Amino acid sequence: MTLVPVLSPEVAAAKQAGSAIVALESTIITHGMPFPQNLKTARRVEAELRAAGATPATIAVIDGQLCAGLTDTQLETLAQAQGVAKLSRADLAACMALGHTGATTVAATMIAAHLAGIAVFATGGIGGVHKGAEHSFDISADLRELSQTPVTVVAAGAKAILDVPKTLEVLETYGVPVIAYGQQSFPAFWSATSDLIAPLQMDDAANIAAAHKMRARLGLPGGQLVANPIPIEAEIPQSVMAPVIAQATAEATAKGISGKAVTPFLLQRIFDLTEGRSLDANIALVLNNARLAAAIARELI
Ligand code: PSU
Ligand code: MN
Repeated sequence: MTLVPVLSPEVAAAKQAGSAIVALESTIITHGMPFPQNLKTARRVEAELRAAGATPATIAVIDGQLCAGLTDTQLETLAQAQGVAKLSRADLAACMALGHTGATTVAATMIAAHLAGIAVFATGGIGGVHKGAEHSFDISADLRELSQTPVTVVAAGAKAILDVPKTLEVLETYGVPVIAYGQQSFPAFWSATSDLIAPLQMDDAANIAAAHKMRARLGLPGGQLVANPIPIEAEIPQSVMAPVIAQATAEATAKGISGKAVTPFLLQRIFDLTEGRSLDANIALVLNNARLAAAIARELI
């Protein structure tokens, strides 16, 4: 029989009541932001969801148990833990079978959310096709997951540490709907716009929810990517980010960073090089994504 994640009391109550629930990932906590901002942000995102009428379900593997919804103590422990495993689709079962603890990426969070019957998930940015992927073959498992697991993921687009045009091409190949929210431009994470037009545009949560339901009726297995632009007052212009990203990427190449370590390395270097400004933007966009995800989840009840 298929495993059901361990639900926190709050998530169990929401399921019982049939009210809106939004999944959250945990790699952003353990590998995406430094302590203590990671813990503070995780708590603020959860609070934002509750204020918007949805119950937060942060996903992680704790001592072998796949959890949907963490208690505040579990959140705090995870945020301070050293050397926590980063779990994508390939790593999830082994971590659980061996009784270990790990943080879930977008791909693994989608799998857990679906097992828990949660259809909407808010994060910062998804993984994608890395620059130089024609040599490294480094393409995040997040893209394939979006093509096979029926969860609507709200993110602020893809960040320019990735090859964004190639990321959009792969999403198209995999049949993943990419929906820009409220604008034509595909947002660029720290910046609200890019020079790429998103394949689809929708301006309200009800339409995004309707498209999610229609995919299910068609028997299409995958999810949707909702690209929600960072609030304009919190954005960092591309002109500021471009040289920072170029430097961080060059350092990663020079140091021979590869595999799972690439994304966390780049995020940390960009944080250092922008003296924390990238983190402030990251926090603002995650909160903004939580608000939209809550609205979509409420439409899906
Ligand atoms: N983008 C962010 N912050 C993050 C990540 C992506 O802005 O923390 C994390 C997510 O968990 C995403 C993962 O699923 O990095 C992608 O890693 P990789 O590129 O190794 O697939
Ligand atoms: Mn990778």
